[in-house]
Amino acid sequence: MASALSESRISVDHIPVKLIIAGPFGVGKTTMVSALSEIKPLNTEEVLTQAGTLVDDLTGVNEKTTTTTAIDFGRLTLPGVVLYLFGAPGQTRFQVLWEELARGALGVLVLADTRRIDDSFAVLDLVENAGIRYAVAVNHFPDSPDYPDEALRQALDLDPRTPLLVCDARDPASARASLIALVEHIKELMVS
Ligand SMILES: Nc1nc2c(ncn2[C@@H]2O[C@H](COP(=O)(O)OP(=O)(O)O)[C@@H](O)[C@H]2O)c(=O)[nH]1
Ligand SMILES: [Mg+2]
Repeated sequence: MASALSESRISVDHIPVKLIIAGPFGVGKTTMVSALSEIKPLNTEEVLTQAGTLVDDLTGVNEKTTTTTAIDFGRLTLPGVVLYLFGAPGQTRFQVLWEELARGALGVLVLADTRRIDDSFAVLDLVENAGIRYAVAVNHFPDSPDYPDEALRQALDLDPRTPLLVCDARDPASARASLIALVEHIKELMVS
């Protein structure tokens, strides 16, 4: 028993924190969890079926042959905290999954794609319905249009205090900076 405990990688000096990385289909959730995770990430990607193409809009998504059917899971240890990362789909039909997933979550990083901003509306609704704090990170693709922050904030109807970041989901440093901005934002909300 003692040896099992001492071998545990989670110690009392690392507070466990559950975070969700959410967004529409193809926005880069699996990519980001993989870039961040220190363990082999678990995910439930499946080859996109003909049935799925009826409900997942493929416009603007190149070479995308898989879709997130449930969740990605990864873990990232930072000084003092161990982040448990859940990549979660943002389509309205996942409402029931969200009710479970939101339980105990500290916050959500909502990924957005400026090529199809409207696709983020559903996930923002899910997050707001679940009452979880969040930040928005635009995952930049080579053909992503650049909009001024104000235009994006207006399009997404963001509160002025909600962080709006730009990231590259493939880059661990960029992904980590987005999560840290989210956690800092939540910390500020908690003390204010
Ligand atoms: N250029 C570029 N491609 C990306 C980026 N993030 C993800 N991708 C690619 O976009 C596709 C969709 O990403 P994925 O993580 O599977 O999306 P998910 O459905 O949200 O999990 C994959 O082919 C990724 O390699 C990014 O930041 N830049
Ligand atoms: Mg995925």
